Amino acid sequence: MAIDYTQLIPNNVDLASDRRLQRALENWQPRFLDWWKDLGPDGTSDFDVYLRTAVSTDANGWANFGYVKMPEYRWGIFLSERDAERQIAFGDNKGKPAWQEVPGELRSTLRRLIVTQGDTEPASVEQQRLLGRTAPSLYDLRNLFQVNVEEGRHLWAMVYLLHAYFGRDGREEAEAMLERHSGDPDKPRILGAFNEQTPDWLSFFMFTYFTDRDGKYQLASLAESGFDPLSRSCRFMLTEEAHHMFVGETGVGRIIQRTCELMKEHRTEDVRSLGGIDLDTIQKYLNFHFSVSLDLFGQEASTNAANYYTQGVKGRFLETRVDDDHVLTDATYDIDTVEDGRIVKKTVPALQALNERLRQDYIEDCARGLLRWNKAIEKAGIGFELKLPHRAFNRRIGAFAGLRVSPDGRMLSEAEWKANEAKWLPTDEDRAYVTSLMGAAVVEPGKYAHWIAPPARGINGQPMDFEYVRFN
Ligand code: BYC
Repeated sequence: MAIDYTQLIPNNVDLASDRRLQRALENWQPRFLDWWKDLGPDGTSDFDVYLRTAVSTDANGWANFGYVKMPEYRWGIFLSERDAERQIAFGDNKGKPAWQEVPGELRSTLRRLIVTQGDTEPASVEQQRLLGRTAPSLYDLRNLFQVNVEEGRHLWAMVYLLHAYFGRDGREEAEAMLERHSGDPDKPRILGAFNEQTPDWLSFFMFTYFTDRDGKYQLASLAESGFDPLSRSCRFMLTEEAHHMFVGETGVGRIIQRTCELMKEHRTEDVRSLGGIDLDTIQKYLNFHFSVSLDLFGQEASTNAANYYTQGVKGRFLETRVDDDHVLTDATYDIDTVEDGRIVKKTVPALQALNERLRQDYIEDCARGLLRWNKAIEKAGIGFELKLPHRAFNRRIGAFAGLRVSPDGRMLSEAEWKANEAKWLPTDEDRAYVTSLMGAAVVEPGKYAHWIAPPARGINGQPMDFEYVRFN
């Protein structure tokens, strides 16, 4: 179905045919806008921003670009095309038609997953709300805002499911999405990483590289769900998500490029004296964001994950392409765990290890970006290699929570950890230095802050000096 933009809430779910649902969502809409004004990008209501807006859920040509004031962005409800033949691909219900309604016995499980997913979306907007003040260019400012409006749309995607399929409980959960806030001591966001601050642009690029990539893997697993409306929502969200990771990968890459240029030009490793971000600091930020994002996959051995799978609620990454029985009752999987103070491999039932398996898929994906970053460093003739830390490093959730483990995976005493922590994780001084680089936003078209290289090309083929944001 085409997206209907004549409606107050653009949608491709024929919302107009269900007046109650439409009214309920139209009631939620002003509350969302109030939240956006209070906790969305700070002081930006009048800006005209060159944004892409979804116009179709087709694979070809799904979006158009144009200037939009962000509070007027057409947040809407867009589900991928329905496949009337779709069957559940895994678990006890494998081979049965995908559910168009929520099965009664799975109601609370599905609601919980949808709420957890939905909660992350406004959380990230809140975390990023002040970044516009220090944007390194108009190009970056526009990308930040693009990410923000699309996270807002992802919230709409989950709120639609809650309203349409979970009755009163769902409506209450939708309200609560706007009441919890990132970092709020009384009403924090659900998952840990979404209560951390995103105070500077290095953090923002690391977040979009590592944490948005968790989003990719979680959404892909939910896109396999037997609950078809959830599957179709997540499929379309994944289309939008790709840009967010692009922002992260190219953002970190451009910082690295600039650092390498400074090192080469001035034949020094002391990049800080030249106003750049040294590679050691980049590695520390990477260590932090990677480890915090690993926590988002949950416990290594999880009966919850086993149940989600067996029930057909949440699958594996690219489930239908995996060559096995998709039931997994007899399968095993090797996970890292801790026994007698040592990190050891342990074979466990595959069903229990699904969080860990997804985490492994994620780690392999993360490593691909590092290869590209390292290639740039190597090409510059600099002897430095960025590395992903060991999965047990700096964890707060799961088997390694609270243990002291070095980035190369050695178990440490508290004293060893304390002696080295400042080498592995950003210190207050590192953060203060990075913050000190974040001067007033660079708003002249085609100009970039000193610590970051320009992008290889403009958005949607625009020239390098394009005015991506007009301040009015
Ligand atoms: N923080 O069996 P387990 C995105 C709790 S990002 C706090 O592993 P479960 C985005 C857990 O609640 C993607 N608590 O748990 C990115 C449970 O508590 P109870 C977001 C945690 O729930 C950037 C206990 O530990 N989407 O889209 O099966 C920008 C047992 O653990 C955490 C999703 O996450 C944690 N990290 O698995 C914008 C998908 N981990 O019940 C957006 C939906 C575990 O014992 N969520 N616990 O009290 C899920 O699939 C699951 O909830 C999780 C955790 C995989 C996160």
